[in-house]
Amino acid sequence: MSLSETQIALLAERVDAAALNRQPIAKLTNEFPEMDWQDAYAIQDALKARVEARGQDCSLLFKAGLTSRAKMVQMGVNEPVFGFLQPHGRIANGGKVAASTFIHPRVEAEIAVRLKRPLRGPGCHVGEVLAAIGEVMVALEVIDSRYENFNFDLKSVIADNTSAAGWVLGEPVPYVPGMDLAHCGIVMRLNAGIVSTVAGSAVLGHPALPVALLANLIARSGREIPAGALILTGGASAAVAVKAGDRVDLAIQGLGELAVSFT
Ligand code: 0L1
Ligand code: MG
Repeated sequence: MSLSETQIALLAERVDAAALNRQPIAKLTNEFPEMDWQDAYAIQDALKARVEARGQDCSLLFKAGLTSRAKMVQMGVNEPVFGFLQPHGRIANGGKVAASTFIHPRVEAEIAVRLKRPLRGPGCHVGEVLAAIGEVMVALEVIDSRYENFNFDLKSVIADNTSAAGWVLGEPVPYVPGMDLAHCGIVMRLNAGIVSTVAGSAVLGHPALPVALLANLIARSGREIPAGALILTGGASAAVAVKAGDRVDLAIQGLGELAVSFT
């Protein structure tokens, strides 16, 4: 690591304040170009500690990001990233949320899984993930980078908890062996116009793979993904900007539908 504990704490406070005040900031690496991957995840961990100190238990809420080629091309990066969701970011299926809750919201069509048993790396693989999935859900993530104009690099975005802001879940569907999460069709509509049509395989070939990568990543610090954890596996297509007055509908073959409106 190249940053001190004091710097990590200050940068977590800076990112937290940007989210709370909806005031975008410059990406952290402008000022700290020496920031390394461990620093970036340490800032995210410090941010999580701040959120949890406000009574938000994030221990079972995980997300993967930048898991599709479309997202990687859109953001000019080439690796997935991992973060956490906040309970108060949940928006009811069919519900409304004020666009002013965010700085510059975008939505992503995702597949979410809930684990019935824990996953521990290293060496966790897709087969183990599939054996651990209890339920699968249609999910919409609302991302909202705390950086000006969504302008960041991978380390800055990890520190900013991978732009996590809001999330919507469809009804849970029990996972049964043989359920095809790679070839299911995913259709997202914005105000009734189709904005993306894609298959589950857009998520790193199979949406279970980001879950395995997450288990292997956190194993480096002796952690596991606990039973009961919910994981958003990452946007299957490019993110779509939304504003007040917009309605988003998402349907995933075999999993169901959800909708959310921005006021
Ligand atoms: O969930 C995501 O794919 C977001 C990852 C962070 C990059 C972004 O803000 O698009
Ligand atoms: Mg996402």
